[in-house]
Amino acid sequence: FSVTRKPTAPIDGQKPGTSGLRKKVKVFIQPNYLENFVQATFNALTAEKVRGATLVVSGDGRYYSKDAIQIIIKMAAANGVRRIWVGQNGLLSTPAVSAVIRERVGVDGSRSSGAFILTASHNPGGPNEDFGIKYNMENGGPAPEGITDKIYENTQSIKEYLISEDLPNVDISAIGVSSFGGPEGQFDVEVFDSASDYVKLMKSIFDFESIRKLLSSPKFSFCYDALHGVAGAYAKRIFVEELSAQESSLLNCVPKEDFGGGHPDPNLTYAKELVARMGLGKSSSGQEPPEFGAAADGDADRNMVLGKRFFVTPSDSVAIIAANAVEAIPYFSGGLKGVARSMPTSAALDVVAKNLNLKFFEVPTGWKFFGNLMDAGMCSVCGEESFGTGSDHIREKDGIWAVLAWLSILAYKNKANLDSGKLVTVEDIVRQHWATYGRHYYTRYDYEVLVLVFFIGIQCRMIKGVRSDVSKVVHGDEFEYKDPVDGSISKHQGIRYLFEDGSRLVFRLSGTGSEGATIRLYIEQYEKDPSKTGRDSQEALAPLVEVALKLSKMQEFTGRSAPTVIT
Ligand code: VG1
Ligand code: CO
Repeated sequence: FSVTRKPTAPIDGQKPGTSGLRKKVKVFIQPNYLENFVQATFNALTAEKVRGATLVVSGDGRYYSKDAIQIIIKMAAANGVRRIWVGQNGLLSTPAVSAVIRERVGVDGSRSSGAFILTASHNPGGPNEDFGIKYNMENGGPAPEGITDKIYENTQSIKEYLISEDLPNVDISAIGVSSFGGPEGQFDVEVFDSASDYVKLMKSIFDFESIRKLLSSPKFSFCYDALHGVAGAYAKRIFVEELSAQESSLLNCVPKEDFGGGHPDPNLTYAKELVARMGLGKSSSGQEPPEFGAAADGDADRNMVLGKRFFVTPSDSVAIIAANAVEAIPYFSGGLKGVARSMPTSAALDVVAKNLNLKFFEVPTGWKFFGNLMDAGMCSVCGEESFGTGSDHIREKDGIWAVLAWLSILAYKNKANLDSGKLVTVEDIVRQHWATYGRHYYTRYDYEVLVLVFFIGIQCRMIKGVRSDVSKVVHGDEFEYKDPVDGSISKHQGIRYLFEDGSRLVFRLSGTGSEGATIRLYIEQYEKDPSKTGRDSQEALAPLVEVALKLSKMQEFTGRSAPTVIT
């Protein structure tokens, strides 16, 4: 094949957000749009690092992925990349990409040093919906701000991109290696099984035998909803083939380009089918719900965990996993190096860290900040309120890992109960946790696709006396993070109000939307008294919600009387 230098010009708005560049498909398919971003990334990495490299290209399989993969292969060849690895049919979950970068050895003994991940995560897919691309580094984690800033800078001055137009399209549906000859020698595309490396890693972390016993016990029942996302490519292999779950326990586990027309977002609003099966929604089927249910987002890095008629908040989930990891999960049997959460995530994890005397870190929103802590050996388990949980086995959050962690805890707590005795349920585990550590009531309000610029001042004084049943504000600030490993500073990470009783209000702008602005309002209230930890969460939080809405003049500024989504 030959190399063509195509002239191009900068296109506005190619700034990567919290997790890569996400836009409508209509935007991505404009001439040169994808090409500019990919060349800007190669240039940011530097030609020296790109030449001779082995890179992974795959994603959640959403609409436009297959075309994008062929374009990236042709551009990689032209930029002197030696090998491209593609998961079969272009499918790899975000956590699997991270695992592949860190663990996989190619058929010729090669190892990869980075990846283009094609996903817009939990955003809908299809010709009128979203597409996205992000770059992950050699540690398996998202590119740090230094690189994403450089990529953006490059998109603003780009003049040409390199592409091998005469390289034929590669058949990504068949496993195997295709070799081509270019001006700089051989170029290979290796298509490999999407699940094998990830399954192998999971088997090295968890005790599959004890989970299999739990899943095959007549006392236990299980349900997993991939919401038509890429998790489906892993669910059958892991839950059915390895762990003996019944095939009927898998919902929506065939990956689809448009996620069946839905939002592949694992929360109580969008995972409707699962929520009904678990006896939680209004549309409960009348049948006895399973003991355990879980869902994933489009790229399978998020998870929602449910018990029978019971919702586990993600902030509680990471705290409970941290509290039980050492006993229940072989990978952690040597102890936890530390734990971390993102700033808006509730302080449930803080209480566990304090009680167990663990190192604790509070980082800005987005997974890239956890990576540095993990690379430095300072953090084992971490999580976000936005249905993201994970550990230092990779450098992304990991939806199936979180499910296996919960199944491990259930298996451990029920070791003696499966043959005789009463099953310890998800709800039992959570209520027991609250009784020991106290409960953090928590909710998040999202106001999506706003057209106006929103401003909240630090007006601590205003809150006093708004309601007598809400405690006093003791501190208000804009969260700023200094990375303890490399000293880098991230500013403007959200406005916080901290109350005397440990309650918090946080306001921040989303960095993952594809149009307009989204405000997120996070509301949290701590209750230590074990007799008061069993209340309905929206009811318990009502006074604080009222204060938050008044304080921020939310309705006045946004023109919205209610949020788009509550989680
Ligand atoms: C959201 C979540 C954040 C998460 C990010 C990426 O970001 O709030 O916690 O890390 O999505 O998740 P933002 O900036 O919109 O609040 V994913 O599954 O979209 O990669
Ligand atoms: Co995701």
